[in-house]
Amino acid sequence: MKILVTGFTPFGGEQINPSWEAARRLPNRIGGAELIKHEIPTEFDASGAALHKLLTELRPDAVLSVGQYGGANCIRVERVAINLRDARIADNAGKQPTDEPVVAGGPDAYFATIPTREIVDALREQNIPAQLSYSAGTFVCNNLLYCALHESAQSYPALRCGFVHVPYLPEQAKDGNAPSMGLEMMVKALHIAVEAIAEEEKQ
Ligand code: PCA
Repeated sequence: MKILVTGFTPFGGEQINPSWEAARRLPNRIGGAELIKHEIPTEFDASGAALHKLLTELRPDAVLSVGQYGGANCIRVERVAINLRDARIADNAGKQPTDEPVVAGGPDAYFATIPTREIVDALREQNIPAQLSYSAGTFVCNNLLYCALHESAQSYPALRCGFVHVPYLPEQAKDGNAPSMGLEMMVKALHIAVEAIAEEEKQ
């Protein structure tokens, strides 16, 4: 099976995005699954377009997208994507939508289709702080998860899609104003999440 793992480009004045730093360090195979890793622009429109292209070209069995959640104190495994763009800051293309849908006429929300609870349990088992999250926000991360689930609902019913938010890296939180997690632990967390997805696909 093929699993597409995506991270995002830095945004909001940051020099790095831990999501891509962690995603790109994953091995190319985990538990019988082939991993394909791609960096996605932190832009509302370009992120959905990039995902569409990857899904068309690669035809993966699952997509695990990863994003930075500044201020998070643990790994957040997202359960829901909502049909709303409501940005507090501009994306990397300068776009700052208010109260717009991700997909005009699309359903209000989709649930993630990866085994979210199993992933959180497996992370905690390995002493990695993790929580189920019921909001991926209303910025580009929620937008990407919604696009993945919408495209899956329309065109690829067997495709599994999910999203994991990671905290800042320690170097982004040096002043002590926000929690952080070391890169090694984040990579391990993504490894565990991919393993759980591959395991479920086998069944
Ligand atoms: N985090 C942002 C978008 C890109 C990223 O890494 C978010 O949570 O929406």
